[in-house]
Amino acid sequence: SPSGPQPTTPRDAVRESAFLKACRREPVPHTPVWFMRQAGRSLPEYRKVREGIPMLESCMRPELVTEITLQPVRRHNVDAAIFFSDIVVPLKAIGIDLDIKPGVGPVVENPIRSRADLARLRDLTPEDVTYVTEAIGLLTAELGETPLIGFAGAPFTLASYLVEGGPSRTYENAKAIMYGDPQLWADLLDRLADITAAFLKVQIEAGASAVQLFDSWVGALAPADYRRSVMPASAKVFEAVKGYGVPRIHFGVGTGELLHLMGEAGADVVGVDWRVPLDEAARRVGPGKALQGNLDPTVLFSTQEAVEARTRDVLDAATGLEGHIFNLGHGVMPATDPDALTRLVDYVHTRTERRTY
Ligand code: 1CP
Repeated sequence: SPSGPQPTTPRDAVRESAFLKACRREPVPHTPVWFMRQAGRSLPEYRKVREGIPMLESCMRPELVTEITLQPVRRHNVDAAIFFSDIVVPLKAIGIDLDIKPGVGPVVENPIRSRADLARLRDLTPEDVTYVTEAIGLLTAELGETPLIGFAGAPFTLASYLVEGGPSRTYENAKAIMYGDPQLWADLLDRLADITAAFLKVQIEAGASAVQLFDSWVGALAPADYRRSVMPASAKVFEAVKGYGVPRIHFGVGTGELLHLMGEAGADVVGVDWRVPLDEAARRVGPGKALQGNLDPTVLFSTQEAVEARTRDVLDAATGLEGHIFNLGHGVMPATDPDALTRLVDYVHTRTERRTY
């Protein structure tokens, strides 16, 4: 009837999902939940489909990417899917000689350490990652009203792998350039900002309805160095995708002292690890931003009672926030019991259900 509900398309339903409402700081029917690394090794069905297929190759097969991305959505009833890929995929796509080694992570054969090396970081075009566009097309058709989060690595975290040549705990080679050759460092991060922005644009244009910039390792920096040497490049990425109007999420680990600057860099949503309670994080980030987080992922190895008690602590600290997306403070650990994740989603949904909103 004319006075009845307006016809809605799947895209309208995605727009009105709890996850995107929370990102926009609008009232929600329940607190939305998703988990960083929700697709991956904690799921037996993931280990099964990945058997014999190297990590990077699996990111380049659209049907496989679609299946792996959907697995946690089917199993856990999460409020958003995150595109199955890796932060180093765009670097591989422009010809950087790297691999993802099992049990190690990204390894770069010839690290980037000199001005001459910068020439290897050419621009990324959509033609370099046609498999991403294809996978997202398949996914948005399958996902219906569940939003898809695209993502990329932030310039600092990408630089940490490119300069160190692999995972690091101290980032001494990267920091040596940052402190000792600020112009080379700025040029490196600026190149990476352009590549990252191009990779996010591909995902948004293919149908991603939010994007997350992972600056996982930036907590290694003092605020003054972050502001001077990293923030301009991350801000450039956020600015480059602003016009699409999709929420932009900014996440890092150990960023308690950087939260106000990470908000300033331009995101709509700031991800918080488990070290800072969300009410304190909101004070640090300042007004106008939604928050995402922040249950310690290791809590899931404890009892159901402990999981629920710690989840209540997170939800209590988030009371009164405009815009809270429940997540872990970092990624799901591979040995996590997937049933504990399913129970956690249900617990958050039930506890935060609002009859009127
Ligand atoms: O064979 C395997 O299964 C390898 C493990 C693995 C997986 C499942 C790697 C290697 N990457 C991924 C997928 C991945 N990477 C996703 C999937 C989507 C989801 O969340 O479900 C995402 C978002 C990433 C992003 C990523 N890769 C980050 C940022 C997120 C974070 O956890 O902080 C980082 C730092 C990487 C690098 C990387 N890739 C892989 C590993 C083991 C690592 C970390 C290495 C290190 O400790 O430095």
